[in-house]
Amino acid sequence: MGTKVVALCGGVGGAKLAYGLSHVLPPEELSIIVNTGDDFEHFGLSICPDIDTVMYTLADLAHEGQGWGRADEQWTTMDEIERLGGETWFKLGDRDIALHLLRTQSLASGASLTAVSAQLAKRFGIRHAVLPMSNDPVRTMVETNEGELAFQDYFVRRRCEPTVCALRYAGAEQASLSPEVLRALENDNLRGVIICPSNPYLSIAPILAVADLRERLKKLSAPVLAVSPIVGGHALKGPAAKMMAELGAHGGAFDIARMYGDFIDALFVDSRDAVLERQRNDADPQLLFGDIVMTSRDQRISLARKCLSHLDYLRK
Ligand code: FO1
Repeated sequence: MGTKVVALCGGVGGAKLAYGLSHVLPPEELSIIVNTGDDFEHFGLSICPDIDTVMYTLADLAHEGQGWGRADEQWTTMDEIERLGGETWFKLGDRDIALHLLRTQSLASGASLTAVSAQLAKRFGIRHAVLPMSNDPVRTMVETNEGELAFQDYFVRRRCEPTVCALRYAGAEQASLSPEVLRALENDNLRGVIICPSNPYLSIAPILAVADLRERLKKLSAPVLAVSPIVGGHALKGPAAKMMAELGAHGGAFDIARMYGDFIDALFVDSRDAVLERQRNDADPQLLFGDIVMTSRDQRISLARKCLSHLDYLRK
């Protein structure tokens, strides 16, 4: 029995739906493909923010309000780094550092990012496949009015202050989809693909940029369902909203649908956004409605169930 549902996901929002799916589907029926465009090296450690957010979320260890890192964290190492005059703009908790140390050690021994992530996920008690989109490096680079910045430099160190001119995903063309990702997508009894509600431009676009993934999704006979990351029609919130506006994308549901383009069969939007149906034109994907807000674990699970029933409806 091969993998039946493939989920593409990045940080926070997507990780919550991945949590819901992991509570509805057995491990052999779900593969979660995660963005690695946010990855970077810091203090010589290999840091994979979206993989870590997905693992912490699936293992129920995530810091809810913060959107990254762990709930049960101490900061003695960061405090000492500060006392000794080291860089403190990127906060690494003591337990989080243990994960980065083990990942860096395994990668240095020649293990692939997929193998290292599988080993770490297992140690966190996660039974579902958490798959980096590629074993090759892909880095989201932000071209700004102050020159090009690496993603974390722009997003965390500079707190999104510079004006964004463009994003690019360095290495994406040369990168290959991992064998595990290819196997999940080429599965002949694929139930469907779910684009989870992470930031489309920051978390999903880097995944879609790898090799020929877009074409593969387009050619799939199985349905592809994208879950809108916004509710109530307003654009993405916070620093991502500023970045989107500067990129000329205002993050409305149809902007997102059009950015995904013609490989999605439907966009799952919140029932409160029923007005979108009137704004839809023939080129836009079909809209499917439901409550897509996930504030509780039960809502994550019920959204996962709704996504699966929408996939089954689309496959008919
Ligand atoms: N985001 C921040 O805004 N400030 C931080 O100090 C920070 C530390 C951090 C440490 C580990 C990690 O895995 C993620 C971390 N993030 C932090 C989030 C990171 O910038 C993410 O890439 C973005 O939130 C987008 O997904």
